[in-house]
Amino acid sequence: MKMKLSFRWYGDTDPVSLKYISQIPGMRSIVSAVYDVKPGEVWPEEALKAMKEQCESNGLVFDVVESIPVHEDIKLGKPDADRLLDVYCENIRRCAKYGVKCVTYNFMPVFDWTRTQLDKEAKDGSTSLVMYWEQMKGLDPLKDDIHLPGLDSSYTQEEVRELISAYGEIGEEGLWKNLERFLKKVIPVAEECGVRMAIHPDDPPYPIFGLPRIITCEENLDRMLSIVDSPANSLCLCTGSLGCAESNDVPKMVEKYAKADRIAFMHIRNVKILEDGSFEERAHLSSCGSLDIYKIVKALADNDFDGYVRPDHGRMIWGETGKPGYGLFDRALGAAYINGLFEACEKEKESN
Ligand code: CS2
Ligand code: MN
Repeated sequence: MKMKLSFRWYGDTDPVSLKYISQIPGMRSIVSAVYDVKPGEVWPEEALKAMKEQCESNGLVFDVVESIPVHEDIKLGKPDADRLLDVYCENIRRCAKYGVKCVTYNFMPVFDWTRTQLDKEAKDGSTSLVMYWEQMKGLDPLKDDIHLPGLDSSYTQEEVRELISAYGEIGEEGLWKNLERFLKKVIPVAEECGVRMAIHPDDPPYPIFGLPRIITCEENLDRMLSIVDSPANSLCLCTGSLGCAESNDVPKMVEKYAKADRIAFMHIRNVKILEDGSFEERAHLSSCGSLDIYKIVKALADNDFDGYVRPDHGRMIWGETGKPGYGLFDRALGAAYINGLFEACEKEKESN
């Protein structure tokens, strides 16, 4: 198979072991990061070296980083953005030195993915992450405990309030301007050290709490890719994130960007969009959600995709406990399914 199968691992505190990950058929790469360093600080080389060695001793390759977080002051274009961009570039160089080929990041203001519940029980007793408008409506990020994993829990409410109003002032075009500045600085460095930068779409791909969101749809992905026209400026195409807006035709987007060689990393998972636009994370299988995963994989195989692929969030099944979305069992099932689809699509392509 041409694609490189990968799995996200949160380091030594992850209840899922590298040994178990290595037992998943076809597993190749580990997707990880240095987690105990704040955004805007340099990653210690010892941590990267240890990660590389640990993966190798389990027969795995550490060659994908998810994520090097982008400091809010870069996204807001604050006066210390230049210094923070230098730190960002230094982190890319350090990752490359220890074998990393792909660096994932996102440009979402304040919050990473947004859900209203992390353990919603389905009829079969499995649990998954969901976003229900019913639960969302009454929520106020300044007051309530919302599950916002991207929100640095060290922020005080006062700081969150200030951040939200600062983003309100710059708006979408201000965010675009700061993304442009980021890309023009970072992509040449990535090119120099053989790294592909992979931007993760906003999740969900529409404004939340009035914050601007720009990595949301085909038009905006085109705009982002054209800022620096280089394979080092690529996408982490997350099917589940783009797929929770009905207006996104995900298989078509995969086809288009795979053909143009602008996908460095694929996150494959399924979501079910409900009538009111709410969504539930589901098992990977096409028939379990709103996305046609077969069509998505076929678009990749037809275009000889040789980048990284990982099963994204899984449900909690078989009594497993752990980090919501990141258990072993359902992601391993996802990996097996992805392998099967790739094998079928690639063999079919060869025989034609
Ligand atoms: C997402 C994000 O793909 C995912 O698991 O839940 O947390 C993602 O890791 C970041 O947005 C990438 O920067
Ligand atoms: Mn994702």
